[in-house]
Amino acid sequence: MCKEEKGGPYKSSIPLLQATNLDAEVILAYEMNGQPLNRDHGYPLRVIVPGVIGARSVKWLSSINIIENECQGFFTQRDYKMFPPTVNWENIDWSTRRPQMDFPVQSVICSLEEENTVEPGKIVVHGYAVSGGGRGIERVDVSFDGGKTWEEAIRYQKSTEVPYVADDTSSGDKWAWVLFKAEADVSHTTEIVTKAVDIAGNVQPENVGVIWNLRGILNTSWHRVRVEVEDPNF
Ligand SMILES: Nc1nc2c(c(=O)[nH]1)N[C@H]1C(S)=C(S)[C@@H](COP(=O)(O)O)O[C@H]1N2
Ligand SMILES: [Mo]
Repeated sequence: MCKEEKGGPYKSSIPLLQATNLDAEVILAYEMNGQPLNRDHGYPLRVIVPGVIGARSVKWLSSINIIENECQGFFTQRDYKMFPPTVNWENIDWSTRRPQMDFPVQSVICSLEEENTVEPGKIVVHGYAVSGGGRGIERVDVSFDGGKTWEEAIRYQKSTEVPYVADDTSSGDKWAWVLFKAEADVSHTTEIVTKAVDIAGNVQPENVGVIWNLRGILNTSWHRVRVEVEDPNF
């Protein structure tokens, strides 16, 4: 729990079994990349619950309690829940749904701007993919023609650009982002698209329409970026 914030203290809970399971790697963090946590990220101390939506990783921590039932705080009970398409702000009953925990498989293109203009030729795309609950990334598909055809991206571990090797001993992709890279020749204006697949075979949904929910959470649909290709004849 964190004490002073608008709307009452920010608090949340996770199952005791998860909090005490070494494999779940739940930590209390006071540093990030060797530096003290900055204020925005929760200085002096925050919880990190890997594989679970950010809302459970309480920042500016003031206390930890072992409680019999799930936390009853606002952000656990009346936010960050996913509702079916029939639910609207008139008929919502927050008690019918459980608080969101694991996040779904997702991927993001990071090397392109929202608007891009390039010359015809080779284009290289970098990004990251991650899935919740400790489910690693099986592969990342990238399309250079708006989702008609796909190629598998090359995966890298950390920023070393060492190609990823799938083996039983590598647990590096269990909680962390998997970095990926793909390249192709583009000759005309197109949309570049990514979708990731996790080790359970879960795939990102094609568009937000099919996962629409009142609170607007977990929009993990395919990431699309439009690329304008200049006509060399002008
Ligand atoms: N005390 C406190 N902790 C909090 C929050 C908050 O509002 N107050 N927001 C949560 C939510 S919803 C998210 S997504 C993450 C964001 O963490 P970041 O700012 O380090 O990315 O913090 C979580 N921890
Ligand atoms: Mo959040």
